Amino acid sequence: MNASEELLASTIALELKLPHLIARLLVSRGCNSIPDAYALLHCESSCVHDPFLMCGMDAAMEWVMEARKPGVSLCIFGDYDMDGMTATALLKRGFAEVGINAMWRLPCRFASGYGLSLTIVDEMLDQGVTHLVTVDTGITSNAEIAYAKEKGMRVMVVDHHQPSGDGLPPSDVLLDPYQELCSYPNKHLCGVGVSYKLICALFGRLGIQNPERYLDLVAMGTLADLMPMTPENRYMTRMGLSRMHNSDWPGVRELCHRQLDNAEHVGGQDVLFRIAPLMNAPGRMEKPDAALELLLCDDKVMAPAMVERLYKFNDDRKKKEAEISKMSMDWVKARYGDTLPQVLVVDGFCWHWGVIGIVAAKLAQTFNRPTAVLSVQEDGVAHASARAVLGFNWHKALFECRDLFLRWGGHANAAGFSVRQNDIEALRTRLQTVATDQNYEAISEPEVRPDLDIALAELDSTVMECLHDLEPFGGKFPYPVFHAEKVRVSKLREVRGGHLQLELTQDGRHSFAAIAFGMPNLKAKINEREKCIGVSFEPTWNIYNGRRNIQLLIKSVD
Ligand SMILES: [Mn+2]
Repeated sequence: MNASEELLASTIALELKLPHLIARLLVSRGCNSIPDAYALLHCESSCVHDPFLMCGMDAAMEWVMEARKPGVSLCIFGDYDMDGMTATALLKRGFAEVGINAMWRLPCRFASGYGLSLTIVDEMLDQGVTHLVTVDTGITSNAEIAYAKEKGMRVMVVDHHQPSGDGLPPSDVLLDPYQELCSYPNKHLCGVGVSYKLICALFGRLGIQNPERYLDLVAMGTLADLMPMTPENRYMTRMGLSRMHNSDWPGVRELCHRQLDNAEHVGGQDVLFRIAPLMNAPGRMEKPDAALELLLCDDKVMAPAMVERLYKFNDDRKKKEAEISKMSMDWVKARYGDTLPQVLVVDGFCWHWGVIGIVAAKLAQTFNRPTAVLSVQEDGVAHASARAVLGFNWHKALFECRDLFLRWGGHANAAGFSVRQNDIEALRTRLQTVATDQNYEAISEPEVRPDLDIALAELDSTVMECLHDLEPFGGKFPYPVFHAEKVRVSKLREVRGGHLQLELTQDGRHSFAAIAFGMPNLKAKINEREKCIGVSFEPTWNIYNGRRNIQLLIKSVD
């Protein structure tokens, strides 16, 4: 930090009565003034916008009023990720409060794949569906929606994705802050966020109180979709997190109870790393319905068994993931030894589709290379999931190689494609060129970018409490990483699974417990440095036997 930033931090610390460390963190995260810092800390409801600012909201009201009439059969079609499932649950529950008993349906990775299909529309027609809402999907389903309209269905799209560029779907109503005409101030709502705005508008019209009880669902979807924490998203997510363990929905309460030990404070990381994997497990292994059924459960006696079902799916998921991870790692070693290419393209025969994305993420992290994991099917077509590392853009890379693909799509960080088995070698070669063109150069160790250099003496329970006031962490507002120099390793113990437990001291005092997970070379490095290291870490609470201590979660050592 430069001198003027240091000065600003000191002023913020003084004016807002914050520890200096927290004020410096705020400045390093882009707070340019005292009001900025105040707004981030206090996160007031004034940043919540009027839902009627959203293009299409008036038409949506009319559409829903019509759907309350007798003889209507309404189906909500969502997505199999957390955003899509929480959005479906929110609309189903919200509609029930205005007298609409909606059906729901989620796509399945292994059957129709992502999004609406003509087959699904046909099945809905057979079931007598007259009104269709697509949520967290639909903005690019132009052909499918045209077909549904042709067959006489009334269709509303509630989405937050970018339009395809080939025009908008011909639905009766379209809510999507990304459509060009929409001047809604917060472009970064997620699918459940747009759904929430719809329900707020509807409840407002009909005089139904307290739509805020749905914010826990909004928080889960916003975090899992890694949405930027705009002021409105931050407000909704923070409010939602604070009510999760007292949620109106028995399923959400049970998730907090079982998976988070009834933690008083639920943080962004709890949702991302503990709840989301569990909720995603059924959709990865077969179909996602069990997770949505939990969100829709109204019987607290049933909820524990429904969470148990998710654990079972999650155990299967972990087994499959471990199996395919091992095969992938062996594949990389056998083929490349120690000389890895810039981009890894790993393929195997009939690997379970549902986990190749997580395996790609794991490999990308382990080897610090952009990685695609391919599952070759019996028909000679491989389906792939790709994850990037800093400095590499999969979307651009796939665009450059698009002539090789049967299907492709995704973002800079995560993408998917299918390719003929015979073209995999060509793809490997082409991706090396693409990496060079993107000026991407692989490095062997992932770069940890600490927020601040600190002295360990600055860490205390006040700082930890203040950190909690900066929640939610996740996505583009990650949990803080600090760096400390000249730290002495006073104790070191290897524990089960090859993890390390350490005690770190600075200036001969200020001793902290620390832990390092899955860093196999760390012990050697510490010895090499004669136990005096620079260390980057996340400060966390470790709760053991009812006692709370600060524990440093080590991210890297230099
Ligand atoms: Mn989404």
